[in-house]
Amino acid sequence: KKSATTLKEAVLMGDKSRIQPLVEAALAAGMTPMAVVNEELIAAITQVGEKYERREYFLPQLIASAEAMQHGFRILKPLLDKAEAEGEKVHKPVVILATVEGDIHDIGKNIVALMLGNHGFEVHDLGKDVPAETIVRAAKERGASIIGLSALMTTTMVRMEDTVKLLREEALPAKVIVGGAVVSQEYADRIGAHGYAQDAVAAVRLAKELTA
Ligand code: B1M
Repeated sequence: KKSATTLKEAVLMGDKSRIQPLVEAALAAGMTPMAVVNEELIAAITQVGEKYERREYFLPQLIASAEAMQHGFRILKPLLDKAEAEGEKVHKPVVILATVEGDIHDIGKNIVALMLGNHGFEVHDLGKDVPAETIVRAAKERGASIIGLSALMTTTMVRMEDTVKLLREEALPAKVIVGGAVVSQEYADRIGAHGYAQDAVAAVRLAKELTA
């Protein structure tokens, strides 16, 4: 089996052993850590998704690629933390973040968590497959300004509405922002969420607007 020579290839091939040297090579060539995430890791996993859709890839390849991508992200995380650490606020608005119930996709959510944390928010990441009750309870306990929900499947994005409803029932002031590949602005409007963000950068912008 030939081994990967580019980072994108390493993710596509699910070749975890090549990730570290290829991340180092990309950084040495002058790419910023964020560019490596966006232009290599995310670009590659998006292609993996397309291959899965066309049935060129099956679940084992999907898993191997996701693990390779996550390995790269773990290596880059401390560098991203450092690059974005400036601009800390004294009083940090609290964000409760979760992937909704029934959904275990958390790569995108983890990137959103990292970015919000780096932009002056106090992020409590509840993880993946989290029921609405748990999310709303955490928002209440922590006095959250923002609840961020992620969903990657058409079957699970409907769970976002549960949180919006429950929040309203409890008359909590937190604003709900939603995201994930299948989610759209239109869907956010339909379920009464306060905002939709297409990616992690947009999520930061939106969270800042909603807490200004
Ligand atoms: Co799955 N999967 N998967 N998967 N997987 C998708 C989502 C799918 C679209 C693939 C496909 O068929 N083309 C499809 C869903 C179809 C649908 O509903 N429309 C799918 C399926 C079907 C499944 C399983 C059911 C497969 C099976 O078992 N038969 C299963 C589901 C299990 C479950 O959840 N109950 C499954 C499992 C997996 C893995 C475990 C192998 C792995 C996930 C590993 C993990 O997350 N720890 C996986 C992966 C990797 C994918 C794809 C290929 C890539 C997802 C990803 O990580 N993208 C995906 C295909 C695709 O999305 N095109 C697919 C990279 C990530 C950085 O992007 O998550 O979109 P994303 O996040 C972005 C933005 O969306 C946004 O910012 C992020 C950064 O830019 N964003 C937010 C995300 N959350 C946000 C929240 C915000 C704001 C912005 O505010 C709070």
